[in-house]
Amino acid sequence: PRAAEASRHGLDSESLQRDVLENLVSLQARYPAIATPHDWYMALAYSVRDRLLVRWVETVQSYAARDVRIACYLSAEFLIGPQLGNNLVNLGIEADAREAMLALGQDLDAVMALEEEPGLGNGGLGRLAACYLDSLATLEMPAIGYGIRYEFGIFRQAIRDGWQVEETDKWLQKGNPWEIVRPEVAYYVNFGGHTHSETDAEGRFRVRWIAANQVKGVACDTPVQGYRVETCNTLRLWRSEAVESFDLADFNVGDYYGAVEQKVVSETLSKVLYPNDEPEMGKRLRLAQQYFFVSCSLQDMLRLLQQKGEPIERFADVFVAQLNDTHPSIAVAELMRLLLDECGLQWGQAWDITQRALAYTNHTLLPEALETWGLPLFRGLLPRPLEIIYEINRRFLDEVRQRHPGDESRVSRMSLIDESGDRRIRMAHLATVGSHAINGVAALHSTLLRETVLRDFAELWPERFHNVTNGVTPRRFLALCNPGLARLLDQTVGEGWIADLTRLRGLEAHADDEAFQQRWRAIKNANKEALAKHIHSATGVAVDPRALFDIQVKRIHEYKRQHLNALYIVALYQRLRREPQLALAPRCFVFGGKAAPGYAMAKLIIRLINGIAEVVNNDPAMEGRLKVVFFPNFNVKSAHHIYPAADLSEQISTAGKEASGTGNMKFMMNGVLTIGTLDGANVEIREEAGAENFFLFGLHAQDVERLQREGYRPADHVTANDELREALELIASGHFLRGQSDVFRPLVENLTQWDHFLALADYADYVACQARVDAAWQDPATWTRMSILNTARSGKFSSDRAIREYGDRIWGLAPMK
Ligand code: 26Q
Repeated sequence: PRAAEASRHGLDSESLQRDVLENLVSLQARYPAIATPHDWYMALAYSVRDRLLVRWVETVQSYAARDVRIACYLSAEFLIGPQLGNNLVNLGIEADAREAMLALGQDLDAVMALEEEPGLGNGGLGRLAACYLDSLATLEMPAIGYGIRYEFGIFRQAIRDGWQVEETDKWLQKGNPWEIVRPEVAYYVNFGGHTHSETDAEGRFRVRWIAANQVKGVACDTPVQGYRVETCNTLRLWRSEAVESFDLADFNVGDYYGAVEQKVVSETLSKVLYPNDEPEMGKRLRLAQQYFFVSCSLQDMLRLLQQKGEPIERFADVFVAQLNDTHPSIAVAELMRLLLDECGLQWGQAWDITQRALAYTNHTLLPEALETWGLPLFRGLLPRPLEIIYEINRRFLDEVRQRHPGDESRVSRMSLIDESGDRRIRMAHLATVGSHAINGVAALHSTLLRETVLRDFAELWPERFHNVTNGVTPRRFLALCNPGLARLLDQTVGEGWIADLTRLRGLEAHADDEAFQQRWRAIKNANKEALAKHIHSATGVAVDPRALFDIQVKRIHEYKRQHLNALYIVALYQRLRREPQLALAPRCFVFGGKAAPGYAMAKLIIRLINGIAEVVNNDPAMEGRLKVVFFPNFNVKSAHHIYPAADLSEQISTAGKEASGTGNMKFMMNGVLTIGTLDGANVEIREEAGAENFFLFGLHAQDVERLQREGYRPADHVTANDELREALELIASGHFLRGQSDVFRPLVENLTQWDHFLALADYADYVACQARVDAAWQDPATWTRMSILNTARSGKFSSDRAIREYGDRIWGLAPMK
């Protein structure tokens, strides 16, 4: 491949310019005078892709050679974000591309802005998978990402009359230049039917699965280029297709329509991403999606093993598969099935390989978010995997009984099947039993995981439990999205920070330097001006970049407590109306995030924020003091503008409920101060930044647990706090909904009667903490020093560190670099 490089793959601006022009003609069939901006985007994207392919082919070739272990990251979501800018950064050709496009009369930023967001994920978990792919490639670790190639990603969020409205995400409409479809890499996946036992030619007992239906999975690949290295890994997503031969019988009886209908059903499998960040139990199609991509991925691994000339016994030496939550946990049963039924191994050997090959990451402790499937649905779709799960369970519970004779309550607690109501399969138990390593995603979360959800398992196998605190990629979330700050960092600590984020510690020496502080502020101000423009064009609201930008962007969820933030804004509004002379610094509150379409309370919270925004922003008395913005359709693309422009990061979930959070880390890297609870990775962010550089408030996880156990009475907090009571009354009165008093009632009643996430219990402390924020902000030297120290001490939260830990502790895989 290198031979081709000189001619078509030069990294300088002249060869880029030449290839963009050539691609404009040969791929877009356009000439410059009539080319649309999107044509230019495509021409540049293809030129960049060409430059990735050389490295990609060589990387794949090197993995096919013997003696490398390959980490396979199995995830139902990969929220990869726009590709062009990131690939330019990682190839180190952003400046050359800019020059080339300028010579062609095009502005690189305008061209990049045209890329559609590949929204193949809901939020944190999907974005984490994408950050990990970036780090795996950057650390030159052999890895493949496996997932689903959704035709429609997460919905686009529009705001109409203050309400969220979902629009379909047609991200592929104009084509996807980053995808390479491989029709020859395809596998068949069974669904439904029944099983049949038989004795094979050698007299061995075997099970055959007589499927009612089969679907074909076709590989759709995206290159994942590491930062300034030769490694380019693969993200392999499966697209479902109809199996032609399965329709044959229908054709013979002349049922052409029935056959085509079957084809449509097969193709719906990878049609759309489920837009919930919590399982919607009982959705048959969702279970089918999960089994579909897991089966294709494991079959692909078996084929690669064969290609490498390795025997099946070596499967777990060549591959380790990380399960991103329980979504791919059916891999435990499917790998067993492939090893037993397809490869003819004995149970003991198959089980040993399965356990050694799999590892499971848990991302939630919330009981309502733990995935379970009812037996009838499961049996109807996956009869053979179910038989295998029964056998795994039988053997596992025997082991439990041996360790704890007579302890039948422990046996039923640990069973893979929940028999307490209608019988259901517990996917977290399946993933745990089938894995050699289980990890949580932040120190606090891993501790709570061992003490609560998986307590019995941690007691049985303490050595299998780990913590790997999440991380995010500094390439996308600092170098790419904050070029102004990146330049200052280069000049101050040297360019090495991008691949070794701990070098940012070198900034500490400049934290009190007045001239440096001034440059730091100038960069932040420029970013805020840019965000103000985006806010204006997206919402029509004019915000003043000199105000404190107080930002909460994340999925809308009661446990994340956007309503706590909203309550505080209402209280501020009332205070400012009563006391116009109050010496409060001007603030601009920005919210962003999607609500699951069926989550009524989350949608109501969005309506409330928009209602407050309408009243506050149109009140002349609030001019220059308070602004409220709901930024529609928060996604990776808009995140690029948001994190670098923030002053304050809201991380205010109920302690013990947010597994980690990763937005908190993206803010920190960009010099944003956190107001937060001791939850998820906030705990470690505060440890790293220093307690004096973090605005802490709220109950601790143990307090929350105790309060809920002993009986929590939210109404007591309302009685005790006039400001809070008045804020709730104002909301209930319809003041923020043009006088309609019924709409927000459920929200207010929910808070005053139940308040499942203790917003009212934390309210007073939150308000007091916000006063400390205001005081710190009023002293720019103090604030800027804290901001610099946050960036300086964010090194731990690079996904490079996280991936090294997975490599060392879980995969037995070291960086090649
Ligand atoms: C499951 C079954 C059926 C349908 C949907 C789902 C589903 C889909 C997505 C369940 C959960 C999710 C997403 C979860 C998620 O994003 N969790 C977040 O993961 C981050 C990365 O570890 C953490 O930082 C966050 O704390 C956690 O909430």
